[in-house]
Amino acid sequence: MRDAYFTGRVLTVAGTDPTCGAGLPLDIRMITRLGGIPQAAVTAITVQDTAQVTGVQAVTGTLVAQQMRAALDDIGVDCIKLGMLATADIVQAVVEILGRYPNIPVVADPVLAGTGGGVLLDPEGVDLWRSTLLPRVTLVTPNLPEARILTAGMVLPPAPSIQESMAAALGGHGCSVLLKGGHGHGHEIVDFLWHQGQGTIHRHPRLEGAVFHGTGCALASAIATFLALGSHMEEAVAKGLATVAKAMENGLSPGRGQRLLNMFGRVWPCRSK
Ligand code: PXL
Repeated sequence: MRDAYFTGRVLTVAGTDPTCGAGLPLDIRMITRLGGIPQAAVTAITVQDTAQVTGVQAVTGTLVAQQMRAALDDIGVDCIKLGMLATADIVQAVVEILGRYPNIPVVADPVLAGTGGGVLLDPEGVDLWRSTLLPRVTLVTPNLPEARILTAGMVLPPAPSIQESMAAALGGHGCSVLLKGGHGHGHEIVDFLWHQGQGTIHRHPRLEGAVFHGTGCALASAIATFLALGSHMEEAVAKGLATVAKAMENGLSPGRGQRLLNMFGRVWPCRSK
């Protein structure tokens, strides 16, 4: 017999990462940490460490669609989080599935290239992402380079800053937009939320000199989990940003490259070497 009612069910559609510091494994860690129920559809196997990406093997769009249906049609899903989609074939399959579940909110991190380099979405996939996926998502969370790619060819409305202008242009497709300022300059990071025609600015101090792995994945899955647990959009975004800021403050460098988020709120006990 099935238990009567669950909430906080989040389906992540993303690529794997052996460090578990980004992508699908990090999403599962974040959803679990925040009290959600994770389900996952794998789009690609990546080979990477904290310094570099050395391999990517995508699965077929059909297989991604089948994994999504397995989650959607049995346990059920309160919010879908999209990360690395790897190929145009997968973008197409995901758009087709989302069309069958029009009432489920979708938080989409447009993973066009990782901080560690490597192609995480092929060029035809980028075009399809913009033309067919963007109009269906509830919240899109680009960083500045991704926002530039996604707004290429769009008319940018007048606004006090280029960030606000790009957010408004993307929001013209009907979705909410969280334009992340981490790739900008200055001692402060300015994130800009465009939601229902209104802009909200979130500011926090930049952690100088720290290059992190997986912050985009962590933020999108935190927001998806808060939405799945019943928060409204502004609240989910504010709580998501605070969660990731905390995990960055307590960040760790267990490898030779980028720092990883501390998902425990404490320092790892292992100190061998
Ligand atoms: O943070 C972007 C990202 C998403 N998904 C996977 C990744 C990365 C960055 O490395 O590896 C699987």
